[in-house]
Amino acid sequence: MPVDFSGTWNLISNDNFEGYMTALGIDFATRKIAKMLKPQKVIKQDGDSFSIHTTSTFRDYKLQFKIGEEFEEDNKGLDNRKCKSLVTWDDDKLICVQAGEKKNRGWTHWLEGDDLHLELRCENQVCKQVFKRA
Ligand code: YOG
Repeated sequence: MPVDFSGTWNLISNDNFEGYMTALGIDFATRKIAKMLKPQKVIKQDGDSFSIHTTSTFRDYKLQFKIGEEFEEDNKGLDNRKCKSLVTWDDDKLICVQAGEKKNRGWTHWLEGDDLHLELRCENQVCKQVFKRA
């Protein structure tokens, strides 16, 4: 197994979340609330099975998947669009492609030092988030 993302992680930086949300079509009022949030991620990694629970005071989002197995993602409480999602390893990076209405949609997770990094992509927008262990 390449790396272990398991743990509880707190957001410490969030670059261009606004651009990412705008690309997803999130309305102004919701974006205003969302960009104030400091979400926490609880990641459970067991072999090829993952659960990533992103929680905040406003909305929660839970994702479960197995590496290499395409699944239907509903993005409930986010933009609510359905995607066909697939997560694979690229060396020690976890890469998700979210195929659907939005072009170039997906995310990448990796570890850097003690930090968890996340790049969120939609169309021509890239949001960069960094988390520290809780
Ligand atoms: O994570 O896909 O770790 O699912 C992205 C929010 C904000 C709701 C959060 C709630 C996109 C209003 C999930 C924030 C903006 C704005 C906390 C990122 C949409 C709606 C849930 C994500 C992956 C990788 C796992």
